[in-house]
Amino acid sequence: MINLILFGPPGSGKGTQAKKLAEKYDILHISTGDLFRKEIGEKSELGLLAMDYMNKGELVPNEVTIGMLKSALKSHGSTFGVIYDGFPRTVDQARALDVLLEEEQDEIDLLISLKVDDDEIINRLLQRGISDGRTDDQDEEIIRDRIEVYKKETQPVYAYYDAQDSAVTINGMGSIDDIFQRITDIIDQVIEESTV
Ligand code: B4P
Repeated sequence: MINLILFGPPGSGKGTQAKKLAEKYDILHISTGDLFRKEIGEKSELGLLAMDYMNKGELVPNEVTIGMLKSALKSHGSTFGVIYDGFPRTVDQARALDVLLEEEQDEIDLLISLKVDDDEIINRLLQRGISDGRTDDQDEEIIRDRIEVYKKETQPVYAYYDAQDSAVTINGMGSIDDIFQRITDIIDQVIEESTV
């Protein structure tokens, strides 16, 4: 099993890179953002609750997110590994994930953080707001609020994994393929070390 977290501010390329990584390494891709959007599309109770938070640029409460993640993992059975995209976003979520993995005698192998300038993030998300129509990407003020929420509530997750020697930062600026190469170089090293 290889368990990876793709980490970074909104718009840093987590979703973009996670999809490519899941394909290359044949591992399960879990995006809490995608799971929420699916619930919103189905107009479920959970979706309606999440939509309120997402449209304001706030995080969905931990209990809701952790419960949803648990059932997503349960419904998938065995896999060679998991790439977590957009989760954990708070230290409480990180602790909950550790407990879940410990139950399976497992752990997070590596958190890969994508470093991207705020101006680049704002440009990317406003672009996506136009091309994909995502409501949380259409207002610069809401995007700035999401960046602030990231700095306050999510960035401490990096220190949590760094203290376990399992966090690394890479440059998230440049072409999608160049960034993918930077990430796969690191993952290949982790896989090599784990098979020695
Ligand atoms: P997410 O769905 O996780 O969305 P995101 O952080 O905005 O985007 P992501 O980082 O995946 O996008 P990407 O850069 O790939 O979260 C949405 C909301 O859901 C949150 O605000 C929160 O409310 C809620 N939520 C989710 N998880 C939660 C949790 N665990 N706890 C609580 N709440 C939670 O792509 C951005 C754009 O950039 C794309 O258009 C892409 O094409 C482009 N792009 C990517 N790489 C590029 C590159 N190298 N160059 C140029 N453009 C690039």
